[in-house]
Amino acid sequence: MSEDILYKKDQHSLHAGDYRYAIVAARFNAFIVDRLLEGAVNALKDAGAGDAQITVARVPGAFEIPLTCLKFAESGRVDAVIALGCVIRGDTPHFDYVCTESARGISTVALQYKLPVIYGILTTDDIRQAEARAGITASANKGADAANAAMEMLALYAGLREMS
Ligand code: INI
Repeated sequence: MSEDILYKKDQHSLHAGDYRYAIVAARFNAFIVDRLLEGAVNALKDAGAGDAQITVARVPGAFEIPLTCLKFAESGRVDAVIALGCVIRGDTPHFDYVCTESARGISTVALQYKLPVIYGILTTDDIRQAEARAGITASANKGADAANAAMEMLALYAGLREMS
């Protein structure tokens, strides 16, 4: 096996290619998720994606993300799905349910449809942590990271197909 194929696509050589990307973004905590969305779209465009390659769907909250990812996956019209949301811990167990079910659902869709379905949902203890990860009070933007992960995985799988 050539390690070259597995390692050459680092974060500095990401290309959107001619792949089609769906972004599923929650409206809950929109002040955070909008920044993640902006980061993801900018990362895809910086890597050469055109508007026609990017479809954005908004959903009420993180709990609604998995089924929407599944709808995109089963449509056969996208090559990768990027899930964006923000769940901030409160005083109720709701936090755990929403986090657990969104993570489980997203990984189920990825495995069922053999597609990169990228988990870009922030799960934080408080608003300050969320702001830092959304590029508001720090430079990191987990939406951009999620888009980069989608492109990296598509490149990796293309390399694996070439090997087979
Ligand atoms: N949805 C989120 O995306 N983030 C949250 O922090 C959140 N909290 O805290 O409740 C949240 N709840 C809504 C949930 O995702 C569903 O939209 C709702 O339960 C309707 O199914």
